[in-house]
Amino acid sequence: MDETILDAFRKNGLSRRAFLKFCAATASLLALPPAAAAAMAEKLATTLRPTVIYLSYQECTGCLESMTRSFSPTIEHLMFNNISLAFNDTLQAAAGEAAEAARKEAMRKAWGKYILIVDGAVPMGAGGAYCVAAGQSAVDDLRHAAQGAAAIIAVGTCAAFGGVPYAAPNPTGAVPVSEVVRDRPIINVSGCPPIPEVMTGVVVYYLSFGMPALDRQGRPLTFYGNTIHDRCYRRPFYDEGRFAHTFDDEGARNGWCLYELGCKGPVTYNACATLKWNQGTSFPIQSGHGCLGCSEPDFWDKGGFYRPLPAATGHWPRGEVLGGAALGGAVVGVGAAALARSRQQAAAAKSAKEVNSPPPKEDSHEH
Ligand code: FSX
Repeated sequence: MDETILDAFRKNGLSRRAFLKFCAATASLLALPPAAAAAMAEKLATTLRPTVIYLSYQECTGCLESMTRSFSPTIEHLMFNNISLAFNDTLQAAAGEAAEAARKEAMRKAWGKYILIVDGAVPMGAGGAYCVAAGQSAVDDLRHAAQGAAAIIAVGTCAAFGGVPYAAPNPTGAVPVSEVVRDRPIINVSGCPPIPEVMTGVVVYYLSFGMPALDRQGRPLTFYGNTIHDRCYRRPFYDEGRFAHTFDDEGARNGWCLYELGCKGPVTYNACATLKWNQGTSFPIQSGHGCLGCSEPDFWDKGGFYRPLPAATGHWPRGEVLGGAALGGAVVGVGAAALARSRQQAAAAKSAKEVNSPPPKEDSHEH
């Protein structure tokens, strides 16, 4: 018999009170108004646990590793109470033909209604031969699975934008999910890997309210509506013109802004500065390292991780702008603040460039 999400809570020994607490905590994570928790509870109480098919292609499994560390909602909560995870080749106990048969049966039963989660890029080169499982290429597998999906969640920068497999010279002809599937709603949850609570939070949001509002890169605005720079606790140092110029200078020891050390926070849309990682313990900038921009398209190829952003233009060295038009406003703000720096700060920037790597050649990597 089909069971609702509230039924699943009860079956697993959780009270209605625990269910309401879950809704309140998730609504808070999603930065929704208090009334949304009640709306979420009402919807989830009558929503049947949806079948979820989770497919992995060209990736490092970092996304799933990250998701299993979500603390709210936890992956266990998600799997036992919110969804029916019918296939995930890393988490499932079954293997080989038994696993494939179970997947086919689950897809047949829930055809047109299941949620398809995909991580990894899809190689198109050599007729798809670079990624084959159970005799089926990733591209054929995805095309077929997508036809029966109500919606697709592309988890990780590889699935959302191509990520590392897509980086030059892209030997396998890797593409993001959106280049293979064009007739299904797709939610991009970028990051290499994405923040655990963002992944599980997006699933619960979709179950409660349907498609979230997305930015122009197909990402939920709830989590990708601000840049790291917008919410960074080091932002006051940026505004005061106080920068670290090496990783062990006075500025670094004082926790000043990492902009001159190549931090891509000003052009990177993600929630790292607010949700942080490891149960809200820290995030890269708090650990003294600039943001790599891993939730943006082409982050691996653009700019070089330790090369400062050219603030006044907002353009990366190859003349491309991360995040397109949505980025423009943020970059203009960055540029305006940067232009207001004193001559002394400009001299400091010059010395910072001297300690950073030389610019990459066109079409080469700097990693
Ligand atoms: Fe890519 Fe994810 Fe980076 Fe790795 O599934 S986004 S390489 S963390 O594992 O796809």
